[in-house]
Amino acid sequence: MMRNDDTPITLDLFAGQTPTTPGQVERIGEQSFVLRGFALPWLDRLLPALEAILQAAPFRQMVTPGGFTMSVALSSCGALGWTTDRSGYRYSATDPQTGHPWPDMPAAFREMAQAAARQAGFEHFEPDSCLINRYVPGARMSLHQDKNERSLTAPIVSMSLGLPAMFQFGGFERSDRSLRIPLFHGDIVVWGGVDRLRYHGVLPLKAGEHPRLGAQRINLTFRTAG
Ligand code: MD3
Ligand code: FE
Repeated sequence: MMRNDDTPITLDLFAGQTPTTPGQVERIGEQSFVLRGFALPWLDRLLPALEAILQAAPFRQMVTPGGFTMSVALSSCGALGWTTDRSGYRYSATDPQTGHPWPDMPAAFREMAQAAARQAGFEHFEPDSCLINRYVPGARMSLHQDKNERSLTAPIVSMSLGLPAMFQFGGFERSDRSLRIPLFHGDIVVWGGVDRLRYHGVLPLKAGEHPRLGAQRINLTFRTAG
């Protein structure tokens, strides 16, 4: 069906919900897996802990070394937090906005990330950093590699909350074609091994209202940074 301006009409029956079965595992790379709905049973523990972290270390938009303000707002918890400013990208033990250590990583965060890593085949995952990204409609993350972590042998575990997003999963060069993978509230993705240095990004967030999180997407990434 088309509108009279020739744009297709799609019935967005699943907006803001997971159209996939919780418990479903999708392999998106040699050592990368989407665990659909994996975080849902943990949310009653995770969300209050997340609110407390954001009280102590509120979201803020950071500037890249090139001088651009990121559309995604960031915070962190754990021993190390990822930051950027005009002088570069790095992990820091303190929040540059307050000079204080980042809030501790709650036990529920670590336990959930370890359980997800284990399910994807990575035992003994010990995250010391959790980067918290907030996307409002229009916010995006352009294709990049994550290589500020000291060890590249540990996986990265990510948790999506709130509005759905289209994740781009590319190759080892920026120009390689990328897969598009929709991520929904409660989905976990685990990346490791040979996939750890693949380019990836997030397309501009579409407007919407999530019943629990409102008009935003929050993504947490658990990393072994130090
Ligand atoms: C794939 N965040 O914070 S999560 C980031 O949804 C970041 O906020 C995106 O990319 C987000 O750096 C994507 C996942 C992610 C993290 C690290 C990866 C995907 C990855 C490392 C290698 C390959
Ligand atoms: Fe990344």
